[in-house]
Amino acid sequence: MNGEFVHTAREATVTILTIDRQSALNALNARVLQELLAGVREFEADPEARVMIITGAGEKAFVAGADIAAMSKMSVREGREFANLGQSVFSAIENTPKPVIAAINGYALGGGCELAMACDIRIASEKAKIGQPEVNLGIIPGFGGTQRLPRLVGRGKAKELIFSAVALDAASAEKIGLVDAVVPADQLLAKVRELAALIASKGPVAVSLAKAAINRGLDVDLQSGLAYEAAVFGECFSTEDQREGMEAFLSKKKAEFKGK
Ligand code: DAK
Repeated sequence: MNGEFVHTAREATVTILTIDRQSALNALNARVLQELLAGVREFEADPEARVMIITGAGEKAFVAGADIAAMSKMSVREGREFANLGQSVFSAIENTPKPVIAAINGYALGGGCELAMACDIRIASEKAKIGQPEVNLGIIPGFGGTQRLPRLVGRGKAKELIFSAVALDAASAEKIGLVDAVVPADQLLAKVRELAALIASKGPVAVSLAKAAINRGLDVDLQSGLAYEAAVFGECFSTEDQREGMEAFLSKKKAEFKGK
């Protein structure tokens, strides 16, 4: 798609979605959120696309948050609509059956940090700055920050970051598990493309089922999570990919997965 603020491009089996609203450091207004949702739906429906990368245009920002200027003028009804839209976008990313990687090229603040946390994996440029500064504005994180941040970094660190509004540099974010890897700024997209291509070469159904099992497991107790894992493991044996993967191993060939 080629929207006003969101562009997607597919390179072989990887879709790259770029948020491009550089005059406001790629801040999320309703239009950006609508286009982001359309981009996720397009990725989901594209049978050739196996992995999506989300990044921000320009050198400076991934996403500097929800659009403060737009929010400052919202009525109660508009605020509610904005919240519903934002939540549906973030849930769509989290629940899309295929993996999504955030390539964090600069500021990921507030809604930008929350967007990155809704992705499956976060790779940051060494220039990235990540945090939840909402209390500076007299609000709390509203796109899942109070829920996803403690799940990623533990409750103490999450409270420290949200209460203090301090943004972390990339190295500190990696240390606490808020990002999964840090790479030089000029290599960010190349490294993320490499990881995306590696994931895209694996059994797509298995990757998708693993995503579902991990996400579901984190929301339930261990016993329920293990029961879900066993059920999903069983499901793998109804797929062509499982037969292909195991037969290829046994005959010492490279598996050609079809995603079925
Ligand atoms: N919104 C709108 N415009 C923004 C913006 C933002 N979040 N961040 C930056 N900009 C704009 C600036 O206003 C400026 O515009 P002009 O003055 O040029 O017109 C332009 O981008 C460049 O920014 P700066 O001049 O400030 O650039 P600096 O390098 O000096 O500073 C900065 C970069 C990222 C440190 C600074 O811009 C900054 O502190 N930005 C705000 C970061 C922030 O507080 N982010 C959190 C936003 S609150 C909700 C759910 C979730 C949310 C809300 C509601 N519901 C459920 C309803 C989420 C809230 C948030 O994310």
